[in-house]
Order: sequence, then C-alpha cells, then structure tokens
Amino acid sequence: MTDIKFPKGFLWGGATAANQLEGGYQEDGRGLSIADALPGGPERFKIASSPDFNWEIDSDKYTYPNHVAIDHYHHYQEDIALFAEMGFKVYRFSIAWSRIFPNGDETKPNEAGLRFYDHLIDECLKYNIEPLITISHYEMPLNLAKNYGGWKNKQLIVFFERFAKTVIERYGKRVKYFLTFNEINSAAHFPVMSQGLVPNNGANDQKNVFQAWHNQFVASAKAVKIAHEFNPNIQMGCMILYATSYSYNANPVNQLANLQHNQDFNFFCADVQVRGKYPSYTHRYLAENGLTEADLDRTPEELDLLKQYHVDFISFSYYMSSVTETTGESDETVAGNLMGGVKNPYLQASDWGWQIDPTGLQIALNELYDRYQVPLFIVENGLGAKDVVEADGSIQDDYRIDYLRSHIEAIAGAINDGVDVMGYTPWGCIDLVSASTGQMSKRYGFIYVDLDDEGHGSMARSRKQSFYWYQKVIKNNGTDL
Ligand code: BGP
Repeated sequence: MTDIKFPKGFLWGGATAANQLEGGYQEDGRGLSIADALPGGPERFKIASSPDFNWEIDSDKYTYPNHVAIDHYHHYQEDIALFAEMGFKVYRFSIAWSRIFPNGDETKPNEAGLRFYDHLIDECLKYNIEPLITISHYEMPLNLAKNYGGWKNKQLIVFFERFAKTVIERYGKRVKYFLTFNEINSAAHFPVMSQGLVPNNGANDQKNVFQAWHNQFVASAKAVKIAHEFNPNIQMGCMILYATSYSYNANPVNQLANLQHNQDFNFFCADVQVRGKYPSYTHRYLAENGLTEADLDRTPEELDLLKQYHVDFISFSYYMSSVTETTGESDETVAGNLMGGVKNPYLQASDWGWQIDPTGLQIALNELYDRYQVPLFIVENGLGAKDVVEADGSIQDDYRIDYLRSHIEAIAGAINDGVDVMGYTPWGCIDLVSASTGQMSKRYGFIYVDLDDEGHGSMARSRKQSFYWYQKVIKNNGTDL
C-alpha cells in the first residue's frame, strides 16, 4: 500500500440508478420506461437483442423485477439514513425520465415526479451528503423508443433538452454535479438499453448506433450549456464504461488491434464529449462498421455546439479489464460487463466471469488523465456476488471487502502518480436489481435487502460486514483499509 493520503474533501459515497432500485413504476403519474419492458433473468440481453423484440410487456411470459425493485420509492428515507450512517459524502443516483415526462414528448413536466426528487435531495442534504445526479441512466420513456425509434431520431434532442432543463433548473441550486448519459459508449454492445434502439434485422444497425451517439453528444452539449448558464458552479460530467484493455502478447498485430480497440471503445465518446470534436480515427472506426461520414446527419451548428460545450470532468465505471487478440493465439474466453473476450491468464474472474483487476484501475486513471487532463470520478466499481445470510442474520462478505480494498489501493496509487481524482462511489451501495441479469441474486451492496429473484422477501434492509468496513474507510479518509 502506498502511503499517499486521499485529498481532504475526497468524495466517498455510493451509486445507484432509478430503474434498478426505485420500483413504484406507475406511481404519482410516472409513465412506462424502456427499463420496465426488459424481462428479468439471465437471458434478458439475449431476448432484448433479438429482431422480434418489440417493447411489449408480456407478464405471462416474463417477470419484470424493475417494476417493484427494492421499493426505494417508499424506503428512500431509511436508505439515505443508512448511507449517512456509513458517512457518505456523496450519493450518485439517477432521475427516471418517465417520472418527469411520462411519455417524453409532453411540454409540461409531472409535478409529482419532480417532488419525489426534491424530497430525495433534501434528505441527502440533511446529512451533508452531496447529490450527484445522472440525468439518464439506461432509460427513457417507453413511448420515445416505441414511437420515435429511440436516440437515432433527432427529435429526442429536443425532448432531452426539455427534460435536462427542467431537472437542472429545479435542482441545480442544491446539486453541483450532474452526469448526462450513463456509460454512453456501452451502445457499442447493447444499444437497446442505452439508446432505446431495437435490432433492425441487421439493416442500418450500426448506422443507427452512430447516429444515436451523435444525437446524444449534441443533447449532452445542450445540457452543459443549460447548466453553465443557470449556475456557473455546476460541474457537468460524461460517463464512460471503461475497461482497461491489454494486448494478448507482444505480437505487433495484437498491439495495434488493442490500440484501435481502446480508441473505439474506451475513448471515442470521451474524445467528443471532453475534447469537443470527433477524433482523427473516426473515419477508420466508421469504415470498420461499413459506414462513411456521409452516412451521418451532423450539421455545422451541432458540431459547433460540441466544440463550445464540452464537459468539465470525466466519470467512469470500472469493474474489469479485457484482452485484445486477433491472431487466433488464444482459445480461452470469458464473460464480462456487456463484452466478454479472451481470458487473461494473470487474473481471477468473478462468479459472472468478469476479470478482477485492481491494477487495471490504476492504469485506467493514468490513461484517462494523461489523455484529457481533467478531473476524474470513479462513479461505479464493485463485485457482484451471491451473499449468504448466516443464522445470526449477519453477512460475512470478506470477498467484497477484498475487492474494494484492492481497488481503493489502486486509486491511492493513481493519486500518487499525480492523477486528479474527485471521488469514489461503489456501485449498488444498497443491493438492487442487476442490469445484465435483471435479478436480485447478483448483489453489490454494503446493505443487504431481503428480496429474492422471484420477488419474495420482506424488503428489510440490514448491514453487511462490508458496511462497517466502508464506514471505517470513510471515517479515516482511506488511511486504514
Ligand atoms: C454498469 C451499469 C449499472 C450496473 C453495473 C453492474 O454497467 O451502469 O447499471 O448495473 O454495470 O452490472 P450488473 O448489474 O449487470 O452486474
């Protein structure tokens, strides 16, 4: 362990997303969201990626765990009190777009939805917890996906601008940090959830993803403009799914493929959102997807907006690293966070096949800081695991503590390297519905929620061993792990 101290004011906390914990999916005027139409179970991505997927909610055939989730909508006071007990300095959560604009295309917001987040924010502030808001985390009103075709449609820029303006003007005096789109680059692997696109039987699929990204970049720039004009103290971030990637070996062919993989997956969206322009390798990236610049509808005014209104900081999720190999020298594969790939012989994997790599986080922080020179915020990290409740009610999750400890050491290492790190919010600080499996049994929390994959359980909250450990870490500002 390096002897570096975390800076005073380092933002320790935790992260969640509306659709994975709130429940209350039809309460107080909330409309349906795309997240409500994703079936539960390990097959959810496969089902939603099939060409006949049509956003219909078929409760006879599937379960929909997001409808109730952990019922945070009615437990938020209790949950935030527990976060405060751990000593959180920051809490990252998202706004359900469909609570504010139930169909997405209205001109007037739903006051009851806005009021819910008023209460949530006030509850955080009561304990001096700084709210960090993701404006859009893997959801949009279902109507916008079904009847407008999701983010490939430019009308969504108008609807998002209205949503972002409403949220920023309502909360932006009390909230300093906003992120525009969760894991915006994840569309490369699962555009259904991040862009509201459904497969088109192959036709135009890639074109749609790139057009949707462009529209999201423009929408994000507009949100930055709104925020900075409304309150210059607001700091706006982009949010990237970062998976440090290694070449399988010293074969220059793999090295080059890895460099290009990094450009396409880890950097492309951040290049636009931080540097304010499309990167030099865009032409190659498009060509590899059978496209040219002429396939995209991008106006000079839009490109100008991107240049003027770039984000202030980069936030990212980090769970695992990956390996690039294009030469057929390895045949061992693993699963992963949206993308699997070649097995790294030096790493262990989680029960879901995600390769655990704390050193990769120190590399990620250095790579991002070297490239962009803006502050970095790790807004997701953690170990999905099956927890066991002992006879005395305790949960001995040493495996989670080990994972988090080694990653916090890696952050300290990066700070020692000179990287500017704003804070750390481990994912799913309270157990919630998993995005990839749509189930409860893959748990990340410091707080256990009594709820199983079939929706049975009392919803009672209890403190895991990691709860007390993290409480201590925050109290001593990371000096004793
Ligand atoms: C990220 C998402 C989160 C979250 C997390 C863990 O990609 O931003 O929404 O769920 O991964 O993934 P999972 O729930 O699939 O284990």
